[in-house]
Amino acid sequence: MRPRSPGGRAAATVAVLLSLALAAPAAARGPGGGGTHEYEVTGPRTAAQRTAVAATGASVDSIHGDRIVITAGAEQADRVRALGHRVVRLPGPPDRSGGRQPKPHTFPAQDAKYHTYAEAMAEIDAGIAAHPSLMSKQVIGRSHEGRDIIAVKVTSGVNPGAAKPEVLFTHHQHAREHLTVEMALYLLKEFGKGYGTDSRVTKMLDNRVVWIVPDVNPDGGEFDIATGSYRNWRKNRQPNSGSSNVGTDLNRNWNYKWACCGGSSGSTGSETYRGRAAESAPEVKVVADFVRTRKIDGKQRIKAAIDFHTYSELVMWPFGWTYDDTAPGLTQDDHDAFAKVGKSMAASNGYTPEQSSDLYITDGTIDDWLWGDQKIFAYTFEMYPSSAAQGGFYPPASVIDRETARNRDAVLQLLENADCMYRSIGKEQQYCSTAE
Ligand code: 0X9
Ligand code: ZN
Repeated sequence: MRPRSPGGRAAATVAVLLSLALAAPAAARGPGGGGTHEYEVTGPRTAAQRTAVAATGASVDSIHGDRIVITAGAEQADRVRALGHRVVRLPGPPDRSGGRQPKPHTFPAQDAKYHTYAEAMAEIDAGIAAHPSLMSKQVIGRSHEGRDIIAVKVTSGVNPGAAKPEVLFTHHQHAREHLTVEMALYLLKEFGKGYGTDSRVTKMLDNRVVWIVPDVNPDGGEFDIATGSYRNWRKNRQPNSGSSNVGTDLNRNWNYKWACCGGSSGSTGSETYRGRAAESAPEVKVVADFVRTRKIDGKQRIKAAIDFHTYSELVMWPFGWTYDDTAPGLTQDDHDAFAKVGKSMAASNGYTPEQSSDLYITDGTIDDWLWGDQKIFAYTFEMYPSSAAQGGFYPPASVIDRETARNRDAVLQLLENADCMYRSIGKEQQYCSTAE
């Protein structure tokens, strides 16, 4: 804690210094910020070379041939240079203030269409109030700072006794990926509007249960906009004992092959810090506990899932921990069904389909856990844009409608396939013949 300033002048100096620190846009300073930046790295062209870059503790944000964009501290950037690559610092997050004074805890003026946590919760509550027989909300737990983590259940009253196959959508594990919360709000709006008017939506909500967790990392999201300008924050806001570095990368903290394979970092200062143990991040524990509650009479009701991220325009499937297409717990048929439905979803939204380890190795990710531990067909979508030049983690609010609607068909495809993912490879009889 800063000692109290004895005089007014000293206090004024402190105030000026503090405001300067808060104004530093890209440096992500402030409590536990650590001073990370985006860099363009030229050189790595194979997954193994990108894994070596990620092993410095940097997050890999996008890939274009032998050019990749990372978020890293200065020391990590030096380590990437030492691997023999060219490393150039990119400008910080865009200024969307429109020349106006930043307002704390809100999106910059030009991005006001994005929803803060409170705005998202209010919109969801209003949607539920408008469609009470279709949607309901459960508080499944709380974030480190005590914010509600909610799951919205969407299903019609038709077929009440049936054990409808369930599909899970999770959003916003990474703080700066605000477009993913808009994706959740879009889906809720579409389901509310489409039930009874759109035959595809109606059929799905009569025959599926949809679970939407719109904000897995509310603390990180709020921290990212707390100064009124973007901080490029990724992790949650959990302190790390014995260190001033704050935060765990939620998408390295899931309890399957956690810390197994060099796809996460053990350093608290890293963008991909995996936490002191699997599920040590309360937000991960909350969602994992929720998923476990959907195992009823030994059977997991959730059959398929999408975890929404930005950016790069990708549809990915497990595993991330190994380069191999198949592995213990992931047969050729599993892989083929993942790839078939993944490619079909990608054909509709124009993203690139691939196994996640084609990018680089990751361990402790949600999709590996959902599949490896729960046998849920789990995909990761990296939404718009495809490059840093198009706004990276901070695309302008003007793209929200287009880029969320872009995934409408893919989401419906997953819902339609969810009762038997093996139907996509012509093996329904073999895998799904007993009524569930
Ligand atoms: O690193 C991540 O967690 C994801 N990229 S992001 O830029 N949104 O941070 C990619 C994860 C890829 N691996 C798996 N999905 N397993
Ligand atoms: Zn992400």
